[in-house]
Amino acid sequence: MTESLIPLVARAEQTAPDRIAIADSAGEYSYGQLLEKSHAIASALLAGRADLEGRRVAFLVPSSFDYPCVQWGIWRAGGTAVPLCTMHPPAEWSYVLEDSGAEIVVAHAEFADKLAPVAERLGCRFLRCEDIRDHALGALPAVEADRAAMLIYTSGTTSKPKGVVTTHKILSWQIRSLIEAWGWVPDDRTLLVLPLHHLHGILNVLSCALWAGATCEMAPRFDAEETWAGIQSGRLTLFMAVPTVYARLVKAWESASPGKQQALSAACRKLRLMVCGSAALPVVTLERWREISGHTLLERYGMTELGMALSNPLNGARLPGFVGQALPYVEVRLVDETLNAVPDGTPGQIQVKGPTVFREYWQRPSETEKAFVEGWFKTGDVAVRENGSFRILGRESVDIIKTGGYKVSALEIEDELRNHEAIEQCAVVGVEDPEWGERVAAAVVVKEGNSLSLDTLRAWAKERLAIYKVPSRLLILPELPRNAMGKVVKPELAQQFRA
Ligand code: MLC
Ligand code: AMP
Repeated sequence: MTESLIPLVARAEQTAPDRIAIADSAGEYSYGQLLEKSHAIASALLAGRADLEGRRVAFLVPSSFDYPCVQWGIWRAGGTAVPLCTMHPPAEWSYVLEDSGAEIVVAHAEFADKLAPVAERLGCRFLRCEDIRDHALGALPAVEADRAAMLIYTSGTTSKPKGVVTTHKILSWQIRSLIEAWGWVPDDRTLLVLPLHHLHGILNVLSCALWAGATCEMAPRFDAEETWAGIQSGRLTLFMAVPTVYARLVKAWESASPGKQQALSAACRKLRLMVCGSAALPVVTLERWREISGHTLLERYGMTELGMALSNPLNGARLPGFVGQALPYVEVRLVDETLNAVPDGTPGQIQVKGPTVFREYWQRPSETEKAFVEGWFKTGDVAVRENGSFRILGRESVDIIKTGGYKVSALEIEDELRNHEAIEQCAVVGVEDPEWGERVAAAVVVKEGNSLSLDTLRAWAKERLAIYKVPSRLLILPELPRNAMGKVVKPELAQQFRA
């Protein structure tokens, strides 16, 4: 058989077929099995066609061996993989299916009954995982590396999430950069506890492990006790997560008996690397984790549109509060409003260039164009460089909130809340929180004669929005603080929540 042109698949074809690629709660699976199952799924998706030619295939599969089988199956059939989130309500799935123009939807048995009506309403071909994973192997198309591989939905400064298009080539540069920087080797074994509709889990953990010929243990979801058990097994060499996960692991460690604490701490010493990112890692968490585990977390900075961009070194001093330097193949500049490079010590916007940068926002040419200047992607994040290392200061937009490592748009949440029958006006802000980084906080003016509690608002919102977008703080106000232009003054509102 000819070698795949998809870099990640081609790597697996060169890996010894009996090496273990994935371990999940049902067992262990080799690279050979991954190639065979993804081939079977590709054949089922093609259903007699020669090539899906970039058609979008959405898939809803929990974190398990089935996930990379379906993802790679879509790729090998020539399709664009659109991961759906297992925790999302149907309204969020519906938006992604519609926006991406998904032609086919693949669902795991656990979600099939909930997803099928959504897919059918939109006229998508609906396939159940268990019906396609043993399909007869057919001919596969030659899928060139410039073809779109993934569409990942990310919230931004606009109301609704946008699909970030990454090609196989871009994905392979994002992977190579991390393999080089963090020294992934075939003997590595990692534990994936992150969701698989976002880049951190997909790229940094799953794809890097599979590129390296290493093993990825896939947990169905994050659970602090289970994660500690994984660390305690002594099998892992690498672990990567968001700050909230480390905060939860700290909490679980603190509630263990002194004997257990000692055993957990000793187990951490067997890992060679622990990485943190997706949101600012509070220095207190870094210090506490160092006391507990002996590891100075390697903090890095990335974005769905870019993969990873900045990282503390694998070997060498990792500075608390800093995200390090540009990763291999990534160019980073810090500029002021007139696009002049700022000197060390002066804040500027992070802009990024290179082969790891995404191709476009799906079917949003003007937003894609606006996102770049002189070939540089404008991240909207502000940083300062000190002694050659970057420190993230925050974001330019008050409407972007990072909670538990998830990026959410205040505007999207406000648009949804305005549909609530008791809400006259509302404004959403992020409020600092030691566990979540930021919490989604909603200030509301209720319609005359109405009342609203946090519980009823949450129950209502959970039907419409992803759980991490649902406000966990509520303030009922007689009016919202506005400036002379009538615009809500969000910093003032955030201050009211803090008070
Ligand atoms: C859940 N809850 C929240 C919340 N998420 N409350 C406030 N803020 C949030 N963000 C609430 C739920 O409503 C629930 O309440 C209760 O907390 C427990 O929820 P849970 O579902 O059990 O939480 P948990 O699953 O433990 O989630 C914590 C977590 C998760 C840290 C594991 O948030 C997570 O996986 N985050 C990672 C996100 C990620 O991968 N981001 C990467 C983006 S890519 P109730 O009332 O229902 O009981 C990117 C690029 C880069 O950023 O650089 O990496
Ligand atoms: P997302 O759009 O979900 O990919 O999130 C990307 C955003 O997460 C970036 O633009 C930053 O705002 C934030 N981010 C990622 N890593 C870090 C970090 N180490 N410190 C602070 N913010 C981070």
